[in-house]
Amino acid sequence: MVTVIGNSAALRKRKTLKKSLHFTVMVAGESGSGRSTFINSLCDQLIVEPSSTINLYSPEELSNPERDLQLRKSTVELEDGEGVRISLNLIDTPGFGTSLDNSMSFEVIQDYVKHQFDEILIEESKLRRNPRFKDGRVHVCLYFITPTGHGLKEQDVEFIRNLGELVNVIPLIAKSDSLTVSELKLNKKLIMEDIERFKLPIFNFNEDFFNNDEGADEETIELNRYLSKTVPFAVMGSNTTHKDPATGETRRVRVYPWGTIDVFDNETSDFVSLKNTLLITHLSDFKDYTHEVLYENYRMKTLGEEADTSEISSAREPSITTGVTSVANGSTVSQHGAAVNGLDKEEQIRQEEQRLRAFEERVQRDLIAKREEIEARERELAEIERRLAAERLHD
Ligand SMILES: Nc1nc2c(ncn2[C@@H]2O[C@H](COP(=O)(O)OP(=O)(O)OP(=O)(O)O)[C@@H](O)[C@H]2O)c(=O)[nH]1
Ligand SMILES: [Mg+2]
Repeated sequence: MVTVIGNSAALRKRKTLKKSLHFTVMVAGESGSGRSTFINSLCDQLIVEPSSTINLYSPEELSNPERDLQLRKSTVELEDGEGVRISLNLIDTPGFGTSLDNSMSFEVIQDYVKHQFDEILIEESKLRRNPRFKDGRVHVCLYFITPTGHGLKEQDVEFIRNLGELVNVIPLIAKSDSLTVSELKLNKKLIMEDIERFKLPIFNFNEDFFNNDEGADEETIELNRYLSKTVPFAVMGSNTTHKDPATGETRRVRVYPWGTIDVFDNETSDFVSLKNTLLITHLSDFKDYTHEVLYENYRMKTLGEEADTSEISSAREPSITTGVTSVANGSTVSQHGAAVNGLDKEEQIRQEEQRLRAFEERVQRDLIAKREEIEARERELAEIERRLAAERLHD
């Protein structure tokens, strides 16, 4: 099903868009923070069952403090008023923040994000590219913060610190309807103070990358300034829609004993600003920044590390190091080291190939390990399903 997301001609001007855009958004945050409801509100349709309507976990799983993190993917086709289609990949992370030790959760998410980068690295190094290759890089991670009135929790700090260098992290205040106007203001302030104090790498709308290029006019800079002041975006979501009998208009609302709140109402939440930012005004920026900055940094770091490892292993190889040192003016000079400064093209290519080979071998090893892990999980899952079926038979 294709959902129309509104007319965006004015907002999207200057952005060159292809006919169909692939965009990947991850939602993370502690269990029950409203991730599923947010996804449904963003897409204006039921994509993920919220935990209020289904039992995602068996009673045993719920009582297990070490419940595992899962990554759940869904894709939805959206279309704006100009016929531009967005193929939106959503990655939900149920189970995050439910363990006593959350380092495993960070690792699973981090590994996933890095793996998508690795796939690109390998594809780029191929002589013949795979025409069906799918870029699975995560362009934005929306991180749901539960408002406590005390700024960030340790888990929030660790998450952003671990992921912020790899993906555009946008912090959100979840369930903003539970806060008064002044509480919301205070929570935003405390969260931003923590982000600055711990120097957390969140997505920065004021970055030169977006405001100093040729396409950035005063309007863009102004919008970025406004968005940067809005962070963390205060959002609420709902799985309920309500048709206004007077206007015939369908609204997504939260229903309370005293009345209803429209989740898209600009007075009570930043939902619409965030939705426009994600799907219209900054979609290309998120993708460009992912490719040109985040991926590029990762590429340099990874290949640099591979180079270091291959240099270390080369240093251990007698054929390269033996017999190439000579003594001049009483000091030892490595001819291998001197050659590095004056590398000819062929030697550079050879080294680059060596690095990529080492890198590919490492990725292959990682893949095998991950596959074994998945197989073990599948066996566990089959066992749980078998047990549940047996219990159902008993009942
Ligand atoms: N007050 C309020 N409640 C919300 C909001 N969004 C979701 N909820 C409620 O919070 C509960 C959890 O919502 P979900 O969307 O299932 O949260 P989740 O983060 O996906 O939860 P898990 O998948 O179990 O980790 C449900 O009862 C929702 O109705 C919101 O914006 N405000
Ligand atoms: Mg959920």
